[in-house]
This record gives sequence, C-alpha cells and structure tokens, in this order.
Amino acid sequence: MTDRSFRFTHAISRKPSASITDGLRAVDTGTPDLELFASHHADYVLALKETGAEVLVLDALEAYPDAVFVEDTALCLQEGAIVMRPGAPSRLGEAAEMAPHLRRLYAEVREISGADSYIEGGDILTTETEILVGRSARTNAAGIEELRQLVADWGYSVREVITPEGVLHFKTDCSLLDGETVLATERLAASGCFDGYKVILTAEGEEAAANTIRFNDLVLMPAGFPKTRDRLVEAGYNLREIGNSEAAKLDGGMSCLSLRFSPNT
Ligand code: CIR
Repeated sequence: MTDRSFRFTHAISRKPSASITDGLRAVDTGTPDLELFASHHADYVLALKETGAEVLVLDALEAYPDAVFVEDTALCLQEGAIVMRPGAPSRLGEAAEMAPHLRRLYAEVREISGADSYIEGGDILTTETEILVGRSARTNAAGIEELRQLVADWGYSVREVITPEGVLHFKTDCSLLDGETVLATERLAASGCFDGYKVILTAEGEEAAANTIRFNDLVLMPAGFPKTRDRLVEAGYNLREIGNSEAAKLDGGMSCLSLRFSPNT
C-alpha cells in the first residue's frame, strides 16, 4: 500500500480577512472574530510545518469573505492540479486567484471549465485507490463528470457518492486517516459509501469532529470533541487539537483551511 493520500511535501493556506464576517453560513451562530480566527489559523499552519512540509501562506483576500477556505478552489494530485468551479456564486472568483500559485508549483494545471459544471474541493476525498466525490448543493453531476475526464489519463478513478442532505460538503462528514481508514459520521457511513474501508465513527453529538485531516504523521482535529478524540488516540493516531470555533461559525473545519500535496515536478 502506498501512502500518497496522506504524505505531503507542500500545503497552501490563506490568512483570514476582516471580511470573514460576511462569510457564507447555513445557520447564523454568531459573528466570527478575526483575531481569534487568525490565532487558530496560525496554530494550524504551525502544525502543518512541524511535520516538515513547506507551507505557503497567502495574504488575506478582502474581496472574498470565504477565501480562507482554500480547499474548495482546487484538487491537488501528484501529477497535477485541477482548478475547481465553486458552486457558490460568491466563491467562483477564488479559484482564479489560486490558479497562478498552483502553476508555480506544478508543471500541469487543468481547469474545470464547463459553464454548467460546479464542483468544490470540500466534496472530494482522495484515498489510495480512488477519488470519491459527493454530489451536494455545491457540486453537480456535470462537475463530477468533467473531473472524471480530467484525471483519467493520470490513472485515477472517480466515484460519485452523495453528500447527506443538509450537509455542506462530503468532507464535512468524513476524513481520511490512513491508506485504509476513514473517520466518518454515522449518517454518512450508513450510506454504504465506505464499504471496503475501515471506518471509525465520530461519537454521538460530535459530528463536527468528522472534518479532520491526516497530514504526514499528524491528525489535526477541531478542539472540543473529547469522545471522538479518545477513539482516535486509542486507534494509535498522533493527534493535534486545533481551535476551530470561528471557522465553525462559517461551516469550516480542518480540511477547508489548506490544499495539501506533493507535486511530481
Ligand atoms: C462556504 O459556505 O463555502 C464556507 N463558508 C465554508 C467552506 C468550507 N469548506 C470546506 O468544507 N471545504
């Protein structure tokens, strides 16, 4: 078994901007505080760097309140990167802002370009054997089909799955923990999309812990979910809890805050 789905040499992240107060959210649970968000973000970046990766931290983008959630702008594979077409109209321009940075790091950058194609990185889980893409309010069949065609010659197979109703992104409810194991909410695992994988479930009432990331030897998880944390520690993962209270007000978690990759070139 290879480990390219969780061993990375690089990450890209972007500082939160003062405009996060206008960020998209399904339910208003309060206004995010920039100072606290920035401090959580700094802890996050430090943890990524600690694993030995090179982390590019981009400047805040005031024009795009959700631009701190860089994951949605691209899918980064070893062979190249694919620039997404976010389904949220206010976020479409973020992908174009990311493209030049990817072009500096990758020899090949492709783009989702169909006028009817929508797809966001938060709906994509890359494992050792396949790319799972959840259809959601942000990601449609045309977007998934275009992705399938764009990665076929790199040898990837794309499997369409369903993001649960009312859940923002597929990865809001799951994360990869290693080459064969995922962390998932019960409601998502019940759909059967992880048959063939080992599944660790989030504890009841701790569904928001599902959006963690495995990054080299660390698992970064949002702070405040002790039962799920204990399950992961017991399973032998090297955990780091990161404050996520402000990103959570905008439906964001650990995966949203970075693009993680090891370019071949
Ligand atoms: C949005 O609604 O687009 C942002 N407020 C949150 C994006 C979170 N991104 C992610 O899960 N990959």
